[in-house]
Amino acid sequence: MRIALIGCGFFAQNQLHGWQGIDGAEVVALCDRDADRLAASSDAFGVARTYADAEALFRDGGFDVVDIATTVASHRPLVKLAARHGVHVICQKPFALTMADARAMVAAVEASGKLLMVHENFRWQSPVRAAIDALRSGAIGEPFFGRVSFRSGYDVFSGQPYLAEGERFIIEDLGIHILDIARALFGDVARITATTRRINPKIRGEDVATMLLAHTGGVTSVVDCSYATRRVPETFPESLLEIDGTEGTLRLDTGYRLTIQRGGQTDVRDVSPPLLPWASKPWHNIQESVQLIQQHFVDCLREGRVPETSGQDNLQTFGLVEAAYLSAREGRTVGMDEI
Ligand code: NAD
Ligand code: 89V
Repeated sequence: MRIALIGCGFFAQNQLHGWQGIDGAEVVALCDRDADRLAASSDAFGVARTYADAEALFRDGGFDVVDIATTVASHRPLVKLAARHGVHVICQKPFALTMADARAMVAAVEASGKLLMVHENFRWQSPVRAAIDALRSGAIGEPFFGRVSFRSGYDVFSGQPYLAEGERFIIEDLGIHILDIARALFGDVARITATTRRINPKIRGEDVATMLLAHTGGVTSVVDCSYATRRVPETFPESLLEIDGTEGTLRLDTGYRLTIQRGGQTDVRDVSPPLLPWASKPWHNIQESVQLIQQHFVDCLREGRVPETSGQDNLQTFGLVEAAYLSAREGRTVGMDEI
């Protein structure tokens, strides 16, 4: 499987390492309009074919998959270019700038007959996956309440300065992952109510969001996110879970501790992610999930399956982001049929 990667920035380094760990996958070309970043990745990962311009990359071809690791503004043109050239596509989150863009991108790749996956990796973090697997196997019966929580004071702006500049911040960048975990656990959503705050005066967008979700299957969940929470221990980048079911409870607590209680029994497991040789703490949890979602994509291509976070699937997660902003702006509950 020959891969071309577009966007050799901060996060793409994880994707490049991830591809090196996957049997039968090889990154054969790199593209970035920033010459220094392009050269640095080319040297570090030994990829000789490099392009400053995506049109030229596609014109030359010679790859089966394009991995788009640029920031959101370029996603629509790059996905459409990929569809025109008939290659499979992986695109970073947030998938698009608007719902209309997201739908157009999904339609374009569908028309090309190729596979489209959004790189929505948080549901692939091994601690989160352990909870998803337990829930899906009925470990606590039917869930009726859930809380998916991400609260941190970690300085994300040092590695990703653009996060301080956008009108939208935490829901679009981080909340999108946490909403996707809620969907992976409890299914699609009928209605959402959200509030937002900006606590850090140095940034433009909101850094706190609290969302109440009514899932179509009957679960009520709370999705809460903050980058303004100063506490010890700092839990970045852990997503914490509290789930109540008809037969028991599941908790994913600080330090990657999974506790399942049922029928008077308590089962406590350490579900810490491994530290891959190229990874570093505290990012190792996210870094492992990059390789796991890439492996999932490769498995799906080989076995003719649709990835969990296909473009079509991600319309629901992206729709929740749009609905949350609308709810916070208008101070009301928003039905997903409005989006
Ligand atoms: P970045 O700014 O560090 O890197 C983006 C790179 O893309 C830059 O080098 C830029 O020159 C290049 N680029 C932009 N448009 C281009 C175009 N049209 N053609 C060629 N090159 C182009 O950004 P980043 O922090 O690496 O984030 C990239 C994406 O990854 C964002 O969408 C971000 O939300 C996402 N991200 C995801 C995770 C995750 O866990 N899934 C974590 C961090 C960032
Ligand atoms: O996953 C992300 O999109 C990152 C971070 C975890 C830092 O919010 O931007």
